[in-house]
Amino acid sequence: MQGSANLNVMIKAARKAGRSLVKDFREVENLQVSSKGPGDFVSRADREAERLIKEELRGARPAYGWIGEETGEEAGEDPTRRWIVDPLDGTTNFLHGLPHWAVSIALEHKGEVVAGVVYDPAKDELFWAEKGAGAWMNESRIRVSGRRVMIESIFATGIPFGGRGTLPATLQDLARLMPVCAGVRRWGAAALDLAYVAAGRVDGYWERGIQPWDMAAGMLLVKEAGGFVGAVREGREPMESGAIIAANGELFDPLCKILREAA
Ligand code: LIP
Repeated sequence: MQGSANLNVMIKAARKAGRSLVKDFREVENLQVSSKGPGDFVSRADREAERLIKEELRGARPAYGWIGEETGEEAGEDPTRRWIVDPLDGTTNFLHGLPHWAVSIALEHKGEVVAGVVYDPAKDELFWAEKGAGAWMNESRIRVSGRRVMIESIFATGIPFGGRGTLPATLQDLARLMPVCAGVRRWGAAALDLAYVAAGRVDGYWERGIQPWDMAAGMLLVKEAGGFVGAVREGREPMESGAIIAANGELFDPLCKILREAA
């Protein structure tokens, strides 16, 4: 499957940042035993990855706008298009030497995400989607799972860092969902959780209190893989509310029902 010119630029940027992060990740694994820990080193690795992505994307499409986790928002000459970038999603995993983190790049056009790339360099899994062209992992087409029954299904989520504000609501979600499903997974990288819904590895995902750059690319992956995406609060947009639900078509409504009752 051949992607558009924009998609190729995004993939090139994601792979370039991925190579730089993999090099730094090897160093982080060694730093676990030091008393100071790898905190500053990881912040530098994160910023460097964003710099590489920005250089690549803005070099190829100088008129597009930009929003990145590390460098914030910049308007472009073309007000209809912008890049939405998380150079390192799953920073806490990276910091602890856990090989589960990703580069996430989305392209938005007139307020809608039209292309998305989520790259997991540690596993060399590149998930990508373009509006109307389906969702893919490396060379293979991916689809959401076909499970229909909650008790047979597993769901991914994120639990707020350091007891942040959304913790009580998340604990309520877990209390309602865990008795009626086959299990909940917490892997620590929202972009990959969404990619895994798209690939049918988990049947659904929800999280409260995340940022547009954590979810933009992954949302398109799920939709293009045949799944559904919505906000925890009905009628709102996930990227604007920061609370997202994604699942296959059969489980989306039952999952929403459980989570919205707790909201
Ligand atoms: C992280 C997410 C994770 C979530 C964290 C954080 P970061 O993104 O991917 O799932 O639970 O709160 O937002 O900060 O590593 O880019």
